[in-house]
Amino acid sequence: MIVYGALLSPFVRKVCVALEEKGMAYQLATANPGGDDPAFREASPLGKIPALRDGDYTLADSTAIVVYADAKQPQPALLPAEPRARGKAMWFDEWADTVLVASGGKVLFNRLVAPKLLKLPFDEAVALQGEAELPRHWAYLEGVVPDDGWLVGDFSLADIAVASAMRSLTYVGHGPSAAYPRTLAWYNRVAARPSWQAVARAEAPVAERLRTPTGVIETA
Ligand SMILES: N[C@@H](CCC(=O)N[C@@H](CS)C(=O)NCC(=O)O)C(=O)O
Repeated sequence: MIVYGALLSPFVRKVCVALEEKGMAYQLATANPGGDDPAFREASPLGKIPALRDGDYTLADSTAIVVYADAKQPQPALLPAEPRARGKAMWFDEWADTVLVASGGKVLFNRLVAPKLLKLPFDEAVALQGEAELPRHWAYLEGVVPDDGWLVGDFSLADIAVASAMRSLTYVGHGPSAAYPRTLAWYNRVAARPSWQAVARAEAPVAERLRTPTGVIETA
């Protein structure tokens, strides 16, 4: 299987961690949002990352891809079978993708992606707005994250999606913090999984390039 994308993206990371959990072989083919490579565009009609190619089958959208992978190879399950747990897993996935990424993305795009990577215009006021929104999301998460174990019963898409979104925010100094200790402990449990470690190794060169020599994330 081919995953098109780049690991700075929380959505690409989500797919890669899910495939690692399942032991499904894949190659990461570098693609940037809006990229014009025909093979990528065939898989991603909207030009967004990630997209998947599995033989003659193509699919876009991180959640759709994880649902496909889970159906194709049911074990280990990433979508709980029990109805309430399944519903909650989809809720956390949606919350991560649309709520957390919406706020965090304002910071990430305007302090890192636009000024440093794409050399595009950026707006510090929007970054500040995203920054102001984040504490409300962290407070919510701290209130629902368990003292031990995972967000919804067994390890699932919920954990992968939320932690993947958080990981992208580490690049702009808004990753998990001691101010939210239950969240931090849960995040560290996710990050200790072999699947996460494998993706982190692939992401290491990306992370390295984005750091200043002092180890501080360089922002605009
Ligand atoms: N719902 C999509 C969102 C994908 C997405 O928005 N990816 C970003 C990169 S992190 C992108 O490609 N943005 C370009 C655009 O919105 O045109 C998913 O889960 O895969």
